[in-house]
Amino acid sequence: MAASSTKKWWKNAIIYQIYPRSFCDSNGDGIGDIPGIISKLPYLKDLGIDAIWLSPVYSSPGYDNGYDISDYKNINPEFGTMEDMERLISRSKRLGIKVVMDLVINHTSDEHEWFQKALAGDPKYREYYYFRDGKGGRLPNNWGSFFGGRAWTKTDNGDYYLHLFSKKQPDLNWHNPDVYKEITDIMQFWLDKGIAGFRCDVINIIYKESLADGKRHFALTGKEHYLNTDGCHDLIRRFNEEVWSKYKTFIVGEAVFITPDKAKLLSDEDRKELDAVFFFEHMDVDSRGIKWFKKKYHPSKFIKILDKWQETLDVPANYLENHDQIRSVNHFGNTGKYWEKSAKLLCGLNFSLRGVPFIYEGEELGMTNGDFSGLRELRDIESFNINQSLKRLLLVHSVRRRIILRTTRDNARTPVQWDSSEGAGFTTGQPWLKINANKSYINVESESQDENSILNFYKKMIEFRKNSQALQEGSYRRIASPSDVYIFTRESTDERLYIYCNLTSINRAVEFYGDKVIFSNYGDNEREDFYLKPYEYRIVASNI
Ligand code: ISL
Ligand code: CA
Repeated sequence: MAASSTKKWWKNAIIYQIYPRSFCDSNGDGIGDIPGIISKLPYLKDLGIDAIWLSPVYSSPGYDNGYDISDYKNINPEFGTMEDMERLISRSKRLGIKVVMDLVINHTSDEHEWFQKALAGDPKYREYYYFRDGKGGRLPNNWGSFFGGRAWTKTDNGDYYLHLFSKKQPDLNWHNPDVYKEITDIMQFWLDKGIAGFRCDVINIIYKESLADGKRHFALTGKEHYLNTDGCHDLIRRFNEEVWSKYKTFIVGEAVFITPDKAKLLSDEDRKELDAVFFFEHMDVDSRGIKWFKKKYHPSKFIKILDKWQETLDVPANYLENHDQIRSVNHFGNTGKYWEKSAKLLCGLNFSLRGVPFIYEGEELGMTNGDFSGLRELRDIESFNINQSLKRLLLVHSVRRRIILRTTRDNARTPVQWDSSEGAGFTTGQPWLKINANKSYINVESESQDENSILNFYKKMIEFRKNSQALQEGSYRRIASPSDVYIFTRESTDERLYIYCNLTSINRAVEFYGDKVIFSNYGDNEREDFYLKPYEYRIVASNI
């Protein structure tokens, strides 16, 4: 049918994020790699996903684990070779799995040839970045860095360069047409190799409107000069028109500090910019403006936020975890008595919402935060920088330790647990980051053998979604309920589903609609018909 052949491939896709460093190590050096990913393609196929999003595998000195790129057209030798990458693309293709690459274009590594030439004084390359003189002994402006501290670092020549992330990540100057040419050329290079799209890192901050001082802000002074600027929209529109639209791409942008209205501008179909946007409001439900300062998590707020985004966006990019966030069972579920039930509930919720669902490696096992015993065990540059900032605030070690361990990005970066052996089947060597002790029971091998495991629940849920027009394409409507229970319908032409999510650890009386329970995370005999059990998830079908 004409309609289905012109339909965009990603509209019904389920996407699996791989953080290559932590996924699977093929050669015993303790670092995950591309041959390791290739060896697990059958596993991913069996899970039922349609595409993988690969966190960066480009050449990089690795200060931000690849989000600091030193050569966009080469592969980091820690991860393998270009031949390995090409093999990953072709093997995936044979299995019907698309490959979406991460693209980091707000900044490069300071070890990128462009920056090195700029430092050496080459006038052409100095214009690729932002070099400015200090103002009477002070920094060029008062902007802050996302990783804590200031956004400027002094060079040996006495001037400064801008970096919104670490000092190893100088920001590119998107006012320069040469930068546009270089980066679009890189996009083409990869699309010609057969990849299916990009996840664009911090895309809504790439274009700086001015370098003037910002309004003082406790988290990020300066952001009004670079968040969602008109120049950014122009750039994205041109990427789309001149590059992406020539291929059958899926482009999802990571957009920081984004509101639903601004996200609409970036992703509404008729504006021809991005296909989808990652937002953060639900991730920040328990933070006081900065993620390091936490407040109590309230499921009712979480539900309210999800509902708002469901109502606003054409295609929400739904996710509960990624490589920058703590594990979802720790965040929104329960790691004690209800670990298994809550992991299954979160799975059900993520796959029941309208939009494109993303899962992050290990989420399908119910993996938990890292069990680090101290700051020494951490590897993340952000955690180091924040530790320095907290020191400047004169916080004592025990307080810094508590704050950082519960929030560090390394919580999600511990190696994937494939089996219960010493290296968890991830490596035969010394892993780059500590493996969780709960690998003894949270692992692919044992969960594959247990029919009622979280992993098998994911498989069933993915299968269910794939066969449900209502879940894939249906409309969404929230139904009145106690505020910490999420009830909504998904409805297509001949199917209406009622989705029930009890996000609390107690029984919840609710009103039941529909005719027949067709899916649930509680077994048939355990289910009650008068209330929802702790973390219960169920789908009820109704004839229309
Ligand atoms: O985790 C965060 C900081 O506490 C986020 O604000 C994060 O820095 C932001 O989402 C941008 O993340 C992306 O760009 C960073 C990189 O370190 C992250 O891994 C990436 O997802 C810089 O490239
Ligand atoms: Ca390796």
